[in-house]
Amino acid sequence: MSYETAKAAFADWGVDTEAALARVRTIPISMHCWQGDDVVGFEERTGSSGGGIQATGDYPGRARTPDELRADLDFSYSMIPGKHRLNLHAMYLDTDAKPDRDEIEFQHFSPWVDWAKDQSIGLDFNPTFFAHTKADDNLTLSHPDQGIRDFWIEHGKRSREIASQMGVALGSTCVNNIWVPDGYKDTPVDRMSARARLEVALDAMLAPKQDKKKMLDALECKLFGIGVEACTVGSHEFYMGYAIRKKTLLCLDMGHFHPTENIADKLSAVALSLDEILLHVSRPMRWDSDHVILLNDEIQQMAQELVNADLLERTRIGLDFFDATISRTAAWVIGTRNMQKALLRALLMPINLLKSAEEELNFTKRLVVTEEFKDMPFGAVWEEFSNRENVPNGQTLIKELERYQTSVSGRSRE
Ligand code: RNT
Ligand code: ZN
Repeated sequence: MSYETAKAAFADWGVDTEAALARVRTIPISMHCWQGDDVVGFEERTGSSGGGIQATGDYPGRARTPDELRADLDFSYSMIPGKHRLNLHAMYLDTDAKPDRDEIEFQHFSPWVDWAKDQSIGLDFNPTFFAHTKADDNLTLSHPDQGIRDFWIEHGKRSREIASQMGVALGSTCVNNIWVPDGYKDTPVDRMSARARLEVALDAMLAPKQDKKKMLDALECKLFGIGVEACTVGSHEFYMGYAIRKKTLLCLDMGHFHPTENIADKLSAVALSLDEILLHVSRPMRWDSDHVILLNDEIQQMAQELVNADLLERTRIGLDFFDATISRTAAWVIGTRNMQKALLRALLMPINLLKSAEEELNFTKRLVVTEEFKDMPFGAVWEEFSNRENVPNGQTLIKELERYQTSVSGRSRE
């Protein structure tokens, strides 16, 4: 179907496809660097991954250096409409120096900043509280040992400072997201002390004032991880309370709740108590498995809530998945495009019609409209979007993805 025919079909329902296209191209998605190398990073490894975030798979082409990772990102961004962001983890530093986590500085990331400037993309940041010998007990900021807590507090403070300098250098607020793996494999007897220690450590870490225009603090909760099945210190309740009291962002990762919980439903609930939200869009399969996101109901509902509840302006959309059994660049491209497709579809719904049906308690009409809309020509509008943004679709996209994958397949597996 041609775009003009699709445009008329949507207009028939009072939906302006041009307005949707204009809006979707301005929504930045923060692409996570760690899909490109299976969450390995560029430090000399000093500990196991920890906290249940090991990528599985051995597909050829894993980026082994920052240059390879940037090349893979350049290619991936060129297959995705619009301008996006890069979400960096502290362990992806790019320097000949070998700073420990409590010694990292902005200069250790300057090649990333130069690259981001060149590409005119914004950066987000994350302290890395895993893959380090001082995190091997799955306890960092809540560790009973004051020395270990202090080490990680220093890492967190430095990360906030780096994020702030990135925000200044790129003229774009950098979100610094804090996720710690802290938890217990078996039932603890003193959860309270562990949570009190985490609270005090976070207070110390967040004490230095940072300008919110330069950087924003976010805190990511989790239900459980492999190896910490019995108790996660930074649970949802813990961080929700903390974020509200301390006015930080709350990061909601779609894989961090019970599998039957609907994360889309949480947005409007927490948005009443928080200024801003960070999302880690992911696809848990039976557990926090971090599969590449699909254009499925969960993602669609999430996008719908962002649009309907008018939350796009105060929600940062980040991705968090890593699959090492398929082409890593294809994973980035497919997942990021799916997030965009979900947003575009949400923007193409007859929201006013649906809202008024709901207000009138006409749930039949609401159901008929949402189901009839599934037959609308969303694909033609997406195709128009990608044509205008000069990115390929369908078989051309597949050829491009395969061509790039072939060019990196010779990278040694180490
Ligand atoms: C882990 C969290 C966290 C990580 C990244 C690498 O369960 O989801 O966001 O995936 O920081
Ligand atoms: Zn996450």
